[in-house]
Amino acid sequence: MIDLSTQIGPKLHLKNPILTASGTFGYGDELADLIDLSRFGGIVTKSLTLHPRAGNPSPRVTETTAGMINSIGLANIGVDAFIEQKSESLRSFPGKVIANIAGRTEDEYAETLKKLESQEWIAGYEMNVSCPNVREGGIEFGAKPEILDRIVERFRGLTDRFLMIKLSPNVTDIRILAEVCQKRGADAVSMINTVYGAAIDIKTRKPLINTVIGGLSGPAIKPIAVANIIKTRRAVDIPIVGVGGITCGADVVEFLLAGASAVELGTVNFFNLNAAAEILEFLEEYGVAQGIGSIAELVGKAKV
Ligand code: RRO
Repeated sequence: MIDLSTQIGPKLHLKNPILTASGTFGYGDELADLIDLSRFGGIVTKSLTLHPRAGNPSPRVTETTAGMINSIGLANIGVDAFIEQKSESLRSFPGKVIANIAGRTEDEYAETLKKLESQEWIAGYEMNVSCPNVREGGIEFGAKPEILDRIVERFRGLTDRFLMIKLSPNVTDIRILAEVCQKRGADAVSMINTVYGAAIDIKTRKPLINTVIGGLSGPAIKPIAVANIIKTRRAVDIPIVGVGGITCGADVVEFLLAGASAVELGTVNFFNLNAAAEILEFLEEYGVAQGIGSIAELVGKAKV
């Protein structure tokens, strides 16, 4: 039997390499009646901000040939309501809880993180410096190395917990950004956030989402994610958590071989409620068939 547990740097141990991708499971409660979340190694929450946000106007999601485009605009209940309303259920979650944090300003990120530090059940943070859909904040913190350098150094000074930075593919060279994260003491990077995308209704000639351009996710972006992981694996030693278009167990193995130590499932959960269970079953069968004893034996082992 393959041991499905995986270690993401010294600070985060997961019982299996499957996490939820931020924004696709709310705070662990959305879809909870439909999907057995206890199967997941961990939950990554929807991005939390210092104050509640209503997000962008509708339409803010549209389906495309091999995925979907979203422009949610960081809608969330805010960090205080999160702590008040969600801690009881998340505290008893059997996997690890990773809080995803976003902000309009560097101070907002910092204030949100400080509030979450009071919650001992939070295993760590995924810092969202890559949201493609907001005017202030989001990708502006994650696209320029000098800004990322400053902000990651600040986050590191605020917590000893697991600290992961979620990077965008909508940049010139993701490796330089990952190197900055490593230099400033991040425990891991996750990649990729969504890829800029747009779609137009040919009858009305109007864009299919309100902000015109949004973030493309789903199977369409899987090869982009794999390419970014391969590139980054060659550039840094810190672990990579892979995300982008995974739909099945074979995809997960591909991400592990490319260099990811764990993966996040997002869009797939909207069309296959059983995805995580099927993936875990596949990994067990694959482990037996290939004579593999642990997830670590696969990480970064592609012949590239
Ligand atoms: O809320 C969003 O519009 C959003 C976020 Br914060 C993100 O990081 N990535 C994305 O595709 N959408």
